[in-house]
Amino acid sequence: AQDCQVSNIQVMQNFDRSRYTGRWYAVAKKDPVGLFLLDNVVAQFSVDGSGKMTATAQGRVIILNNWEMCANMFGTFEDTPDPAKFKMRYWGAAAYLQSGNDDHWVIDTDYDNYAIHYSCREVDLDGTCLDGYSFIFSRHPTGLRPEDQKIVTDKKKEICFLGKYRRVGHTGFCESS
Ligand code: FEN
Repeated sequence: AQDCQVSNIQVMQNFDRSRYTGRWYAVAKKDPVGLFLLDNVVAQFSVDGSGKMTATAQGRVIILNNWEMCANMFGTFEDTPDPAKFKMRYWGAAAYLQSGNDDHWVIDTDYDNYAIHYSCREVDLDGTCLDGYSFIFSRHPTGLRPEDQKIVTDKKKEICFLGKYRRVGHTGFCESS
């Protein structure tokens, strides 16, 4: 069921953004090319009175001169015809943080324990993803429950990112700021 064509990637059916709100801990990530968040990544999703989804994310970054910072990022989401596919405009609280506009797809979630996010920034001529990133989120700071691990592994394979993830450590670095 996976030919690695970005256009064939299955996303969450009947995605319910209100059940997705609240805090998610990144437990693994596949990095894009270029600047990104290193670790201690926590995201917080909200839905406002008019139903628009917004989010914040924190994560550790190392800027020039090996200075460790906690990056505070903001995202606003534009709806698309598919309820699980969004366009995300993002920016940082600090001027040195890069801003951009990425796809933001929810591949799968049970809302209460795990979520698999996917973003392809650049589609190759053959239709596969040339540059993308993905987060595996958990509601639990301790990681994924054993019963969710197989689901997540199967989905990593389906989005053709299996073997490209790194664990996201949580040391409390961003908790003080
Ligand atoms: C996501 C979901 C919740 C909301 C948001 C998310 C995406 C966050 C992104 C962060 C990018 C960070 C960057 C950091 C940076 C999906 C979790 C918003 C896409 C680009 C440096 C590092 C070193 C330096 C300058 C900047 O700019 N880092 O010298």
